[in-house]
Amino acid sequence: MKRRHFASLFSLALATQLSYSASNKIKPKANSALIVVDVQNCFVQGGTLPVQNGEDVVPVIHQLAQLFENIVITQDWHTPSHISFASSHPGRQPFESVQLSYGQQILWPDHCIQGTPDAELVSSLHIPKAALIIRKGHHPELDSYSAFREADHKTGTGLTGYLKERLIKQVFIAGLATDFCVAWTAIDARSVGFDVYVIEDATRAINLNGSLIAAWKKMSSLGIHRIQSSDLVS
Ligand code: VGL
Ligand code: ZN
Repeated sequence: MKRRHFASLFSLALATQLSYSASNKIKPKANSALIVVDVQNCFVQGGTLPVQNGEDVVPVIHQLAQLFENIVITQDWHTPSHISFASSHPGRQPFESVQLSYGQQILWPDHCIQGTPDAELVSSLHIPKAALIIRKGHHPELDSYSAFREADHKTGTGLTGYLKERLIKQVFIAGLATDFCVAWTAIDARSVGFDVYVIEDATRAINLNGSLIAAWKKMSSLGIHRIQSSDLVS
């Protein structure tokens, strides 16, 4: 009797454990959207601002795309001589920082110039059901890491309106780079009220002067969820 009692307690504990881990999985719903950030030639091997192992996000994103009804893709889309390019600031080098009218700006190599092969989406990226491609950073005098708001923190891209009109409540973010366009997109998504998840293994980072740790710290302080692609189920 005692022994049976113990055994049933044990199986109850086991069942609780199992259902707990099953309920830990996240199932994207009709009001969830996946935002695929800047998976472009410029940010992978052979591009003008390559992110280490950036191309590795592609198969992970393909897996994720199967779980979502709503998918938005973004493209960094700069004018030639864009203000974020070191080449536009005489005497300055890429990866230095300067003070501009809208705040601190890291200067980058010339990258993702509108209409060039470098700015195209990576050719192996295949997400036919993505319904919107949003381009950002196309104002010559203003950068935009975020897919929602440009670096002046005022100029909207229209993405908030698009997602809200389509009754999206939760956004999941993947792509490049974790510590710049992914993080800024996540932070702005949170600030306009979305429930936000960054899928870590579907991103890769630039990691400049501790920027990756700083980005995760900031995101976590805002309640942005840091998850892995294996946390999602269909
Ligand atoms: C990005 C630096 C400059 C990004 C874009 O996509 O993370 N980073 N432009
Ligand atoms: Zn850029």
